[in-house]
Amino acid sequence: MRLRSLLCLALSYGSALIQACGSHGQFRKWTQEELDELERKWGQEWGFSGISAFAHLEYHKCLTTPNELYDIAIIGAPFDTAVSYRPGARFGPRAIRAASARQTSFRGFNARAGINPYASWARILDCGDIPVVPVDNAIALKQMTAAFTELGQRPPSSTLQKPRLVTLGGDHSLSLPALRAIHEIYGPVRVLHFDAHLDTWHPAKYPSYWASEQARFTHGSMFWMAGEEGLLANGSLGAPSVHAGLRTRLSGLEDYEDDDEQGWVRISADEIDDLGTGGVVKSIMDTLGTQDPVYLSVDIDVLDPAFAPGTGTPEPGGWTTRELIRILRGLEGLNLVGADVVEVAPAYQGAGEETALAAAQVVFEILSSMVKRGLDEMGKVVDDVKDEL
Ligand SMILES: [Mn+2]
Repeated sequence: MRLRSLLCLALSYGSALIQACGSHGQFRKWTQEELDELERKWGQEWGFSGISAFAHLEYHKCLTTPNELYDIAIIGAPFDTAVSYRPGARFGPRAIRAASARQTSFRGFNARAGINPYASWARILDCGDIPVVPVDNAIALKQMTAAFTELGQRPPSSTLQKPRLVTLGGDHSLSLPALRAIHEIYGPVRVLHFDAHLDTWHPAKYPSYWASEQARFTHGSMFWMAGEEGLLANGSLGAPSVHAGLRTRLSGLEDYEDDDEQGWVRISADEIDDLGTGGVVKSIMDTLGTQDPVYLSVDIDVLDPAFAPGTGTPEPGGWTTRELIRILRGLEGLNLVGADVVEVAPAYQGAGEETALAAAQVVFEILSSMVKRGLDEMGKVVDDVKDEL
């Protein structure tokens, strides 16, 4: 009897609930109606229940399940050994997922955007994490490059376009492998980079007596490396990338010369006082347009430490969470081909999870824009509800 119970248990796992053991140890076939009834009865999740996938999305470890197709993949890169100050962003993906718990497909309508990204055309999966090695950055860079390339090259679930990856960081260095993967598909792209810092630091700007080849790869140099590798569209040909929210101290004005050489336009944090959120949006859209492929990279330290203290290199004087959300909503015309939200280090945030909550909301806004752009491309009109708010 005990043996039969064990066999029933094993088989019921293995056959994905098509067959299961009845109360008398007999196999029986579940009808679709019965399965539907179970789903109606028990399928719902509260914000605080369930396993912590981003926004309660369907979870697959996509790197090992190549038959699970998606239009947008949420992928974690829990890596933080390329930081220059506070470590801890390896716990960012977990924290962002936990903070996304009140996002559900049932109540996911984005009133600012006029759509529910979780109940529209796109199959959005939580693809789990890349198991990035924490003790060898050269291998970590290889791993992340291989993983992003693999996931970005998969066929989409819909026939509309290539799948998009939205990466949860992790320190900001992950943007280099992400851009390498994007480059394989789209060639050089333009980057929209929200950050307190330039992140185009020439490696020689770091103390270099003990310099090494590996030490060039950091969370402050990865866009410089991307430029050197030819991954960015050439600004001198009229296709600049954009930094927004800058306010850090510099080595000197020569930092801007390095930045200029690689074709970046800079919008400082202070400019919001003169331009307002609308003016910041206009500057960005006038520069990037709506056609060219754009990679969006959001370092959560673009927010003021009052709103996002849980980060590796906080800088006073940043934007509010509301301002960032407002700006992101104004950018929904961009042709986003990938995105990351990085530098969430939850050990330094408050018990109320404000930093991870902000990051989860940023992801929600990015997903809304990607899904809405897809609807536009299908010729479906989305009612503009902003005036009714
Ligand atoms: Mn950064």
